[in-house]
This record gives sequence, C-alpha cells and structure tokens, in this order.
Amino acid sequence: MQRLTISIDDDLAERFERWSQRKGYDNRSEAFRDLLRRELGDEQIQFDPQSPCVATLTYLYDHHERTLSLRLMDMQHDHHDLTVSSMHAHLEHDLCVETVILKGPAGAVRDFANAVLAERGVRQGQLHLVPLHQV
Ligand code: NI
Repeated sequence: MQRLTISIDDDLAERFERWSQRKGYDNRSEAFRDLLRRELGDEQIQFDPQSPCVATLTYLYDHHERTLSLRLMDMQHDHHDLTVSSMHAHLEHDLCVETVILKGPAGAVRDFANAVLAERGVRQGQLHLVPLHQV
C-alpha cells in the first residue's frame, strides 16, 4: 500500500466530501480508491477490446414483431460463449423486457449488444459493462 498526498481546490474537496457522504462512505480513502477504480476500469474496457468484463444488456422489444424473439434467441445461442443468462418479462400487452448477462472480452460483448439493439423491433436498450479483473 502506498500513501499518496494530493492537493485539490477547496471547491473540489467540498464536492468530493459531499459526494462520498451521499454514497455512504465513512472513509475518504476508500471513496477515492473506488472513484479511481471506476475511472481506470472504464478506460480499460473502452480502449482494450480484449479486456475481460461482465455486462448486462437490457432492452425492450415488440412482442408482436414476427420472428423477433426467435432471432434474439438464435443470437444468444450463436454467442453461447458470451451469454451467461437471460431473463424475460411480459411487460405490457405488446411489450417485452429482456435482460441478458454477458461475460467475455469487452469488444465482443459490445459487438453482440450492438447487433441485438440493431434488430428490427428492438426498441431502446442499454448495455452496462463492468470490468472483471481490477485491483
Ligand atoms: Ni414477453
């Protein structure tokens, strides 16, 4: 463990203090370490396509779009190496929500998510990537 001494503006220090309180940290060092981990992890999965990650992909789709649910399932089978699990709920009469847990290299996970979201009948969706191995 290394000890870092940093100087920051008063305003920034106050914002950091308020942020860490809102987030429930009772230790500024742990709050700062988590900020640093998140930034470094985000940077890693953004710029290194081989970087291992887990992810959730959540999307809404039209239940009445013919063959869409079959196509989505085919895509998951074709990428069974990335697809850990999926959950489906019948949200409204015409609307389904699906969340897929993915695990693999960030680039492949992102490509799979983009392909799913680009399918006709898939409405808005979002991919949340979390770096898998970090200090
Ligand atoms: Ni459904």
